[in-house]
Amino acid sequence: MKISSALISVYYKDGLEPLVKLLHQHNVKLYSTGGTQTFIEELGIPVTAVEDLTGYPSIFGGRVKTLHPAVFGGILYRRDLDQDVAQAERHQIPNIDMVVVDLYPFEETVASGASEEDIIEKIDIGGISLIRAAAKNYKDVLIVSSRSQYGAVVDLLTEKDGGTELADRKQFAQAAFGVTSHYDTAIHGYFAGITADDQSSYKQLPANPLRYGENPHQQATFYGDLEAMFDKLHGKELSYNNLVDVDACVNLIDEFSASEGATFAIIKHTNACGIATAATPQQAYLNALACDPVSAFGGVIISNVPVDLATAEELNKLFMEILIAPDYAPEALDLLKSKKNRILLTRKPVTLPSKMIKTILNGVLEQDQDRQTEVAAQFKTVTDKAPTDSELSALEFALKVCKHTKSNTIVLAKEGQLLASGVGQTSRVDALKQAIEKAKSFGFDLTGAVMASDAFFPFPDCVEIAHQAGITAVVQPGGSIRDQDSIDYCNQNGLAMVTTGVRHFKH
Ligand code: 93A
Repeated sequence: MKISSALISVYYKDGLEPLVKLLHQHNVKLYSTGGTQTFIEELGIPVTAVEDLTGYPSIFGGRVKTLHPAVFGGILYRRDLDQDVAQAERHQIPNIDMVVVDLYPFEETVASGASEEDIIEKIDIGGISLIRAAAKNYKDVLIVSSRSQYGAVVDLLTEKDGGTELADRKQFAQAAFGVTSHYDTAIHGYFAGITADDQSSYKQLPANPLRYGENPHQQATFYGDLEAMFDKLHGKELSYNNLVDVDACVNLIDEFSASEGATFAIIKHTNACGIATAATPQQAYLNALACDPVSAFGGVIISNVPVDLATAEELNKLFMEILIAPDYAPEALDLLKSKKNRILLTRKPVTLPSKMIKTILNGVLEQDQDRQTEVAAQFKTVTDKAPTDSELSALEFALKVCKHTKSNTIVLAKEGQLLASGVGQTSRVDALKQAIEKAKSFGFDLTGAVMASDAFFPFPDCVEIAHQAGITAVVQPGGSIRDQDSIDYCNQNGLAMVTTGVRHFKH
């Protein structure tokens, strides 16, 4: 369905410009309310005041501006019902086949400590009715119910040449009812004296419809507030898989403090295919890339330090989906923006939830996030030989990476650089073999490298294979009834082993 007319009434105008311009390019007739109308006019785009449509001024300080049959009729009449079409004609009600609303910021106003009077004024009536009406009539109308959806809708309309399909409109309608129910729940919460912390159900979070889920045939929504977490400086909308990888990136990089050096991590399918800490951002990135330049293609990259021009010049050579950094030097940003689709984000200081949830069978699993990290001072040396200082720091590094890699995993590292990992294997031996083969295929010499294991060694086979590959130090949780077999082998062959007592499975 081609869109021919749209009503736009948004509280926050930022981010609206690309959408308005796109609609104008597609010759969409625009209707708008006071502030939004001014914003659109300032872009030099023609727009009709909603007052001209209704023949009624905005009254009572804006409390009544869109609440009028000409507006709601234009949204709600059934295009396939002769009777409705005839009535619309008789009452001179023009069709409105897209509605864009960003509601009065009720929750934000409550959170700001505003007076009751101000809070009550921020209960949106017209906007929420517009959303409900447009969502109800999704058969004929596209509803964009939050500014967080502007990007997704621009992508959709660009891809479909200014049109939408029924399935798209239904998905936006679903998101719209998510927005209205969240909004009303917040108002109810305010009246009932409930604070935001009590509202633990994820459906209370802002709903962001995604283009699709893990695969194109799966519908998906992100419930959460990405704008609170990141500033998006450039690029297309984040997909479901992007979000999953971004989550993996953020959790991994948070293990590495910038005070200990610049760290770059490259993530593919939630696992690090490269990560390194070095004295400069450029060296950290190059070392991370060297780990597996093949997998890095199309990866999601994160840094714990700002990106300078020298690093950006290297990064720019790689096809990547997303880059996340605390900041970018202006010249670095200009260069990185040269690729249209590349997503560039900066992180905001947000505390992440302490629990994680996962649907399973006919219920939900909830657990604490794995926020425990063992450092060298907590390692217990169980072999005759203790690790050297450089082995100890490599073991610490490897263990951090191991914790964020899919089980079963073995991570091989040397001097602040991941050499290879075996990920998601059904046996630990397979994970180790995969890691050794991979490290060798990219030209690494494993002599003097260290190994981290997410769980204990049930047999001494892993330390045997590791030793034969040149590995000299090992960290593992310990706790197998056959621990001593592995320790004996290490003692006989001059390896150092430390245990942590903490397992880090990641399924
Ligand atoms: O006070 S309202 O509930 N009465 C209305 O009739 C109405 N219609 C749209 N607020 C109403 N809106 C809201 O105005 C929208 O949800 C949006 O947040 C805002 C946009 O106003 P403006 O374009 O004047 O900045």
